[in-house]
Amino acid sequence: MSEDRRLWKIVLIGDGAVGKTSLRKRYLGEGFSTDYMSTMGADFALYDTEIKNTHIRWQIWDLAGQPVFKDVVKAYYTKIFGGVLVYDVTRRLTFQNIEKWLNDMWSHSGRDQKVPVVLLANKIDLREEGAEAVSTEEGKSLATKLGIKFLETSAKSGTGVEEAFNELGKQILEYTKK
Ligand code: G3D
Ligand code: MG
Repeated sequence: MSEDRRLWKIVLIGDGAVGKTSLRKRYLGEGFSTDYMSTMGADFALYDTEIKNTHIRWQIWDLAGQPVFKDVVKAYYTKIFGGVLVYDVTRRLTFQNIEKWLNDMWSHSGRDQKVPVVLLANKIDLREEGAEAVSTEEGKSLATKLGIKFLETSAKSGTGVEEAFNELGKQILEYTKK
């Protein structure tokens, strides 16, 4: 482990049932600690890892449901270093709501500069052709428009999950240099 240590709060955002909690659990595996704040409807997990020779302690916030009170939203987003923005490739509505989630997060983060975000197209193990399904091209094109990085994931198989958090970590390292 290097001498350089960071504690980074990040949030998982996106519509209900897109796979936020599953992605978190897949990334953390066994042996992580969770603090429940059931009264707030959110909880966070701590996880130590190393990215580019830097010791990172992730504090990963995850909403149990939709935030209802303004204070909850504020507490959830305040002082974040980044966000994992998730949609479900089998449900187009969850893709259509992405921009709303992103703008909410950026506007409540209390940061002068927009914090790093990765856009995840989750449940790719379930994707089939059809009008409901969101294609890779559509995901990429939205990410380009929003100026954020795009990855395809499956919390079920594990595809892309580690890469997604590593990518976010690299971006936050750059962000915190500024
Ligand atoms: P949320 O935290 O965003 O609300 P969850 O979503 O992590 O609770 O996931 C909602 C449901 O989707 C769960 O199913 C979960 O197992 C499933 N899921 C999450 N990610 C994937 C994925 O990548 N592939 C597949 N096939 N399923 C996934 P249940 O049935 O437990 O409600
Ligand atoms: Mg959840």
